Amino acid sequence: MPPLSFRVPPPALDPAAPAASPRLRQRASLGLLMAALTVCMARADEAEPANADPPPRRPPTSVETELAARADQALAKAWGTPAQEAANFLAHEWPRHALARLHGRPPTSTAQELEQARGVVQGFVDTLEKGPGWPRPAPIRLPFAESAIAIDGRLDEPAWRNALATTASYEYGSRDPAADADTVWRLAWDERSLYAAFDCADAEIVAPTLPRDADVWNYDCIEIFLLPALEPPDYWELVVSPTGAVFDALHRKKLKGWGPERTDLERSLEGLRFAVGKRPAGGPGYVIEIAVPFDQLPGRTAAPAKPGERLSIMLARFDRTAAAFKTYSFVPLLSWGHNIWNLVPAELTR
Ligand SMILES: [Ca+2]
Ligand SMILES: [Ca+2]
Repeated sequence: MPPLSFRVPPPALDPAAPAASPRLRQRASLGLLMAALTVCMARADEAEPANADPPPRRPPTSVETELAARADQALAKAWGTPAQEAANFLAHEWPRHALARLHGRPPTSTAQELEQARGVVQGFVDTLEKGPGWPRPAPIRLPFAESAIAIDGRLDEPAWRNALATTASYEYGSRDPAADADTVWRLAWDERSLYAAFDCADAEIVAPTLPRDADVWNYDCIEIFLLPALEPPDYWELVVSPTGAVFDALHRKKLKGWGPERTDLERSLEGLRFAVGKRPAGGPGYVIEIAVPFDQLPGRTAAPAKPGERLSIMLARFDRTAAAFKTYSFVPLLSWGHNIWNLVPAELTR
C-alpha cells in the first residue's frame, strides 16, 4: 500500500501515518476520505482472510468514551477560533464517524476500528484544544509604494525599504518562531498591485521545472492566500517556486468542512508579474518578487486601489530537502493556508 501522504498535515488521520509528507491536491477532504478508505480496506484485507470468523466486537472502553467527551468539549470551544477549520472537518465530514464510534455508535466495534477511531479523534483534540488560546492574527497595515517597484528579483527599490517587513517564521501548528527558517517577508501596494517579496535562505533547493498548475507546492516554493471578503469566501492561492513554476487557482471556501468547496484551476491571475533572484545578503537561497494585480481579486474592478481598503492574507513558504518537507507561515497558523479563520486582516494605508 502506498504511504498515506498529505499536502499539509491535517489533524492526524492515524498515529502510524507519516506526519508531514506533501501530497494532497486541493480537494483535501476527498483525498483524505480516499486515503482513509484505502487504509480501512487494506487493513480489512489483512485482518479478514476469506472464510475467517468475524473479529470480536466490544463496546468502547471508558478511556475511549472519555476521549470522545474531551473531543466534544474541545469542539464546542473551537468555533470562532483559528481551530474552526479542524472543527468543521470533525463536525461535518467523515471524521465525525470516528467520534461517534468512540461514543458507542454503533454500540460495538472491532478493536481495529476503535484503535483507528482513537487515532483520528486524538489528532483533532490536539488541534482543537489549541484554538481558544491561539493568537488571533493582529491586523496589519500595508504601506503604499511611493515609487515604482521593478519586478526583477532584486529588492533594491526604495519602496521595499518602506514596505512591511517581518522576519519570524512559524511552522504550521506552532506558536513559537522556528529557529531553522531564515525568511524575510515583505508586503506593499500601489493603485494597481499588491507587492510581496520573499527572501528565503535555502541550502538545498528542490524545485523542478513544472507546467502551470502542476504540484508546485510539493517542492520549495512560496505561497500567498488572498481573500478580499468573507462573503462570498472566494480567494486566490498563488504558489511560485524558485525555478519559476507557478500554481494559481481561485477557490471558494467550504464553510462546513475541510479545504475549498470548489477550485477553479482554469482561472489564472491575469497580469501576474514575478521574478526570481539572488538573496541580497548573499548565502544560498532565493528571492521571489511578486506583483498581483488588484483587479484580479474577486469582487474587484479595474478602479485604482485606495487607502482604507481591506483584504485578508496569508504568506507561507515550503522548504523541501531530500529528507524533509517543512511548512512555514509569517504568523502562527493552525491547519493550513486554506484556513480562512486564521488569515491576517490587512488594510491598505498611505
Ligand atoms: Ca525589484
Ligand atoms: Ca529547500
